[in-house]
This record gives sequence, structure tokens and C-alpha cells, in this order.
Amino acid sequence: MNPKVSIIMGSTSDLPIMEKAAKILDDFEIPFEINALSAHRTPDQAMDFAKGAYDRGIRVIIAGAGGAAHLPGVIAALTPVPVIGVPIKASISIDGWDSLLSIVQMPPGIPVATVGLDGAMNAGILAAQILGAGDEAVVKKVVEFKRGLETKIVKANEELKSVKFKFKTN
Ligand code: RP5
Repeated sequence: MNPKVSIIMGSTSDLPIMEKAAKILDDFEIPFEINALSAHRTPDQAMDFAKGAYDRGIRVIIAGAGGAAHLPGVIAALTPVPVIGVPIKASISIDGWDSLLSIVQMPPGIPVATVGLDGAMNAGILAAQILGAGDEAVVKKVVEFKRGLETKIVKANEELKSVKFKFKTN
């Protein structure tokens, strides 16, 4: 089984967040790989990875990093594969703003599709939606997943019916 999505992270200290993307891809039955790779600590490997990703069949890259989070942007500069950036509130972060701004504020010409702080689950869903543009089986999984979200709110509204207030009308 060849991976279609590559999940990379600056350090395994990012794993508790990044595994949420892995869980989604697993649920959607999308083959993926997961590795630690650092723009600062392993710059040569990061460059080799980015340059070879498309030819290895990778069609979406999910890159998470915390602090001075340069990994997603550096990878995006070196590959035509779409990169989804996950800003991580790491132990070195200043409240996560450093990670978020490092990833989202890319210069014109090198987009990184940035999800919210610690938003690895959304990154996994977005990766599936990107792949879904050319894969009906994946679209079916996404639609099923979204139906599950709807069920949750329908149930919540049923429960809200029993909440009583003097001036509540429903
Ligand atoms: C970043 O530095 C990593 O993505 C991680 O979020 C942060 C801290 O890394 P460790 O010192 O925990 O390895 O490059």
C-alpha cells in the first residue's frame, strides 16, 4: 500500500496533536505515512522529502510544527503537492500565536492551507476532501462523516427541548 498523504511534524512532542490527523485518515481508509522532520534540525532531509514527495505518489502533505514553525512553509516552497499546515501550541510557544503566524502568513506564491491552532483533525478532513476531488470512494467517506456531525446536533436539539426556562418558547 503506497501512501497518498504524508503527515510530518517538527518533533515527536507534536504527536499527541498530529495523531488526530492520522486517526481521521485511518477512519477514511486513506493510506498515509507519518514521520518527524524538522526544517531546523534536519534541513537536508526536509529538502529531500519535499523534492521527492510528488514522485513517490504523495498528493497531500500535512505538516505540523510549534514555535518558529517553518516546516510547512519550507516544504511548500519545494513541492507542487498541497501543504496543510497545523500550528501547534508547543512547550516553547508564546500562546501558540508564534506557530500560527509563522504558518499562515506565507508570501504570495507559496500557499499553506492553515488550520486552527492544534487543528490536526481538520487537517485530516481537509486532506481527504482534497483527495476526494478525484476519488469517489473518499468523497463517500467524507459525506458519511459529515452526516455523523449532523446527527450530533439533531440529538442536541432533542435534549435542549427538555431544558426549561420561564420565557423559553420552544
Ligand atoms: C518545533 O519545536 C516542533 O515542531 C515542536 O513543536 C517544538 C519543540 O520541539 P521539541 O523540543 O519538543 O523536540 O520544531
